Amino acid sequence: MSGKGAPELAIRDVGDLRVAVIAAQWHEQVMDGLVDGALRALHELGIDEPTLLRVPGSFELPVVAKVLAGRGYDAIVALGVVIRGGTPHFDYVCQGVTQGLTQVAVETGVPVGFGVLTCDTEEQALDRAGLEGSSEDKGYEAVTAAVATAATLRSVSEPWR
Ligand code: DLZ
Repeated sequence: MSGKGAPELAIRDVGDLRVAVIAAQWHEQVMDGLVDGALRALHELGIDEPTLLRVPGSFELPVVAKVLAGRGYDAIVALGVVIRGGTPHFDYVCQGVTQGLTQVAVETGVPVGFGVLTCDTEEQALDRAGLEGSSEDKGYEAVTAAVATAATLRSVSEPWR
């Protein structure tokens, strides 16, 4: 598994950041783990009232992220899971959500945590979902990455405000 090399992030004084979590609804058990991990990470960071919105599928994550980025959020976390099936949908959905979320972050300057699992099998997704017995906790990681990036952006913008 590819969690090797992940950094230990030092994140401080972020309790006042406004964070939104957007979660798709395909593959319920995996999504429950990702959402739980994201909310646990936010709680540990002192962010106890995040906005949590649900969308039907991962393909819908970028449009909601884009609108929220224009409404004053400091960081957005996108959660989803796409599992390869027998149709080309997998590639289209993965490409759309990955490019879409990247575009939102770069165009708006609001960090978007990428908590979208793209897996061949449901077992792989469960192993990354932060559930009991999982080896990785991608919802938690997506929050820490987005919040750490928002804190970095705030630290460079404050002296000139
Ligand atoms: C259509 C589709 C398929 C085949 N698989 C997934 C999936 O594994 N994970 C997911 O989040 N969404 C999937 N979708 C739905 C699309 O994301 C989207 O909701 C629909 O194409 C409607 O726009």
